[in-house]
This record gives sequence, structure tokens and C-alpha cells, in this order.
Amino acid sequence: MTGRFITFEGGDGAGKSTQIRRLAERLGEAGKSVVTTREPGGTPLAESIRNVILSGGARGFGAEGEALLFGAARADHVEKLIRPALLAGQWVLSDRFLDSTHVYQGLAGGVDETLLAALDRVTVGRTRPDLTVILDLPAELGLQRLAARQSAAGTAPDRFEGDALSLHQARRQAFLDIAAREPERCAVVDASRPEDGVADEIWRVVSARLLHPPRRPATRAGG
Ligand code: Z5A
Repeated sequence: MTGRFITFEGGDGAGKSTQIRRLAERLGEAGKSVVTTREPGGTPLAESIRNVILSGGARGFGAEGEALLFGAARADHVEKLIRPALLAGQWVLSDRFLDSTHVYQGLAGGVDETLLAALDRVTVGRTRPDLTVILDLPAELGLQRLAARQSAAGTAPDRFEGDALSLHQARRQAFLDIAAREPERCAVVDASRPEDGVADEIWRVVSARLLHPPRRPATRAGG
């Protein structure tokens, strides 16, 4: 028996962590065993790479070097946490995964797609998401939410949050482009609405696509 793998993607401050918590609660109430995790991170080794990247300590490597570091963290995450959980029949909800590398380091960062696709094969192999929820909202709104959270917590923007608004806008479009190319895997959810409405729509998508998918017509042998 294998579990289900759902990734959450989108710009900074889109509400991914909030909505992962909400979905995990609902899936738990539905009797599913759920693991929540994040990228970069999820294992001790990957969390140590996270600290180096998000502090800006790896900026000197350039976007290509950072992509390799995200890949190293992801390989450990997949091998030690995601794949074993799926094999044990659990539902894994990850805050970011492959698409973030394609958007942040690839489409908006200039790293060659051929290199990123090769990296994907090495780091995750066939462990791909069953569903990717793309939380979409204007970049300005995501940044406002983060600024409010940071001023309440007294923290500073990380390596990527401080980038120019135009770059945040390009990333938003890049996520939408991925969703348009892969509609079977991706669902775009309007994340500019209040939290409850976003949670309800995500639940509808998960129910329709994974919990109660439409039955495929049976094929008759020799027909
Ligand atoms: N990165 C990369 O470059 N390449 C890669 O391959 C990977 C990642 C995997 C990870 O940072 C960074 O690494 C990320 C991309 C890059 N860029 N940055 N920065 P992170 O994990 O620290 O941050 P994040 O993934 O961008 O998440 P976030 O900034 O913490 O935001 P979020 O999880 O999407 O949102 P949230 O924490 O749930 O909500 C933000 C605030 O808004 C919070 O105060 C909420 O209470 C509030 N909120 C949430 N929903 C709502 C609604 N609906 N209305 C109003 N307010 C809301």
C-alpha cells in the first residue's frame, strides 16, 4: 500500500504553512495518517543546508550552486522521510518541492532547465507529487503578509524575500505557467481570500482528486 504525496507551492507569504496545517487536521479527522514537512528541510541534514541557504551564506555560489544545494537537501529528504512515509501508507504534505527549484533557480534565476531536469531525476527519481496545490496571490499581498508577520515576530526577511517586487511577480507567473502545463497534477487556488475559504477550496480539490476520484470506466479484455 502506498500513501499520497501533496506539495504546496506559491510565492512568499501565500499561506502554504497555514493551509498545510488546516489540511493535515482535516485529513486526520478523515482517518488518514499524515506527515507534514517542508523544503528546504525535513531531515536534520536538509535543515542544516536550509540554514546555509536562507541566511544568504550560499549566495556566492550563484543560482546554479544554490540549485545543487537545494537538490542535495531534497535527495536526503526524499530518501529518509518522504519515500518511507509513502511506502508506509501515509499522506505526506510538503511545503514546497521540485517546482520551487524550477521557479526560483530556473525560470526566474536563469539556471538551465536541462540541468534542473537531470537534477530532478537524480534527487527524486519517480517520487513525484500526486497533487500540487499552487496558492496564487498578487506578490504585493504576499509580501505585506510577511512584513506583518516579521514585524510582530521581530525577524528579518530571508535570502529570497528581500528580492525586487518584479522578481516576485515573475515567480508568480512562473508557478501559473507550470500549472497550465500540468493541469492533471496541479490545482491553482486563489489565496488572496480569507483563510477559511482557501481551506475549503483545497479540501474540495483533495476530495475530488484523491479521496473520491471519479471511477474510470472498466476496460474489457480483448475489446
Ligand atoms: N526555495 C528555492 O529557492 N528553491 C527551492 O527549491 C526551494 C525553496 C524548496 C524557503 O523559505 C525559501 O526557499 C523560499 C523559496 C526558496 N523563499 N523565500 N523566502 P521559507 O520556507 O522560509 O518560506 P516560504 O516557503 O516562502 O513560506 P513563508 O514565507 O513562510 O509563507 P507561507 O508558508 O506561504 O505563508 P504562511 O506562513 O502560512 O502565512 C504568512 C502570513 O500570512 C502569516 O502571518 C499568516 O497568518 C498569514 N496568512 C496566511 N493565510 C492568510 C489569509 N488567507 N489571509 C490573511 N492572512 C493570511
